[in-house]
Amino acid sequence: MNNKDTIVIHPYLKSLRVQKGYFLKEAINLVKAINLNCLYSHSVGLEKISPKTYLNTGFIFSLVKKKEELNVDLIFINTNLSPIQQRNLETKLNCKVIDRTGLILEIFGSRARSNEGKLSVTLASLEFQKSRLVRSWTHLERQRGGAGFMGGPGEKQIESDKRQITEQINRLKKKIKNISSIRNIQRYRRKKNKIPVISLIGYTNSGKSTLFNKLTKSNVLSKNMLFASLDSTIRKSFFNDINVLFVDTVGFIRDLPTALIDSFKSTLDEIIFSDIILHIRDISDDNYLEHKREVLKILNEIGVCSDDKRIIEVINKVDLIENKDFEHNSQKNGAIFLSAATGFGISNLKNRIKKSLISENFSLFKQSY
Ligand SMILES: Nc1nc2c(ncn2[C@@H]2O[C@H](COP(=O)(O)OP(=O)(O)OP(=O)(O)O)[C@@H](O)[C@H]2O)c(=O)[nH]1
Ligand SMILES: [Mg+2]
Repeated sequence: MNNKDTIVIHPYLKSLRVQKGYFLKEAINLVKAINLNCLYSHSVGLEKISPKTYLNTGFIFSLVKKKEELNVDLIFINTNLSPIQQRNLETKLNCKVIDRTGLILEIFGSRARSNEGKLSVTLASLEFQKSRLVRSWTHLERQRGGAGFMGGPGEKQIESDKRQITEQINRLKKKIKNISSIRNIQRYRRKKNKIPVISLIGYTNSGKSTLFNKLTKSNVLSKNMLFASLDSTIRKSFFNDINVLFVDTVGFIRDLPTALIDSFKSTLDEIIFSDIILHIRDISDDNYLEHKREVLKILNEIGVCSDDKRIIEVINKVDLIENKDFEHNSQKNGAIFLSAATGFGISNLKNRIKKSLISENFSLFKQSY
């Protein structure tokens, strides 16, 4: 999908007062995250959603013209389309249409490196394909390399595709279950040896990996790109006389597809069983508050309450803002203000972690891995 030209459309309901500018910007960043080249982007206000095509006829007409003018054969619609809406749009626009879930699955598919990550993305993509069973444009199509388990469009073919996909899904679930039982054993061992686990979570691009690298002297990819990290990384670190394990996790985003959350369940379990959850927030982002709401929503979906005592808010990228009145705010809700880039505030975070661990009765010296 590299460097393919695309058009980005963000449709929104006029009746809902939403920040369309922000959503469009995020949509453009999503296509950039997979090296698509956005030639034109537009937010379109809709009176209502068409059950058949999502967009209204007038707008589809203007989009056809735009697409021909720019000679583009891929359009990203920044919402979740029903299979019928997607198919009808592809017919009317005479080009590939990819929706939000489809694109996020593509991004995840291109990023997964670990065996577990790859299995999880494949599982999510198969669940997604099964739900629509039209020829869809995902990395799986390329992976198949012509073997073609989703060959023809006929009903019979679709039935047999469905069967094959279901079988594949079951096989994948088994494999993932095996990996997750290994994880459970590792988790049990860590608990037994009293090694605290600290996960770094947050909206994508908030600076989790940058902070993780600082805390563990590692070199995980940190980049100004959505979903730079996909596979969670675990590293041990020793500071202030404490051995701890830090976990860098996949970033969250608004409307993260449920299929992905389910498929990544075993990775996300690392968060659930952590002793401390560092919620990394990018204070320089215009949608700082909105992002927090989204992160808490997803945490809630995986079983961590927003008022969970293990959560420590880490307000990152303070080097980018002008108002540096952190003392006051920090006292208000116990958040730690820092810059993972410059290192400012990191010692405060370490002290805070130490304090939390002591209060949780972690033995500070007699640890073994
Ligand atoms: N100015 C500034 N930039 C930062 C800071 N922390 C991270 N960044 C930048 O923000 C961008 C994203 O950082 P990452 O560490 O990759 O963010 P992430 O949360 O791991 O992102 P994903 O893995 O994509 O979810 C990179 O360009 C970092 O250099 C900071 O404290 N100050
Ligand atoms: Mg990262």
